[in-house]
Amino acid sequence: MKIPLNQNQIEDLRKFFQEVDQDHNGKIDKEELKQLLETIWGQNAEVDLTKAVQSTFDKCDLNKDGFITFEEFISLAS
Ligand SMILES: [Ca+2]
Ligand SMILES: [Ca+2]
Repeated sequence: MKIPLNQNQIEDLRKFFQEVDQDHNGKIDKEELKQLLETIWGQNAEVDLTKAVQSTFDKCDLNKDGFITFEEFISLAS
């Protein structure tokens, strides 16, 4: 069962999404996600970023077009 997000939560997610979406084309590509994970984890040799990016896309990229849109992002978070 999904719990609907309230307006504040959606706004917070939108801000976060816009920070990750560095070229502001409304979707997150693998390179942008990789940079986000690098920011979170730093240069941690024990983390395979490419694999982490791939598994995140497997989960989030619902229509498999190679981009995570805000809608896909929201449906993951909710
Ligand atoms: Ca982008
Ligand atoms: Ca997609």
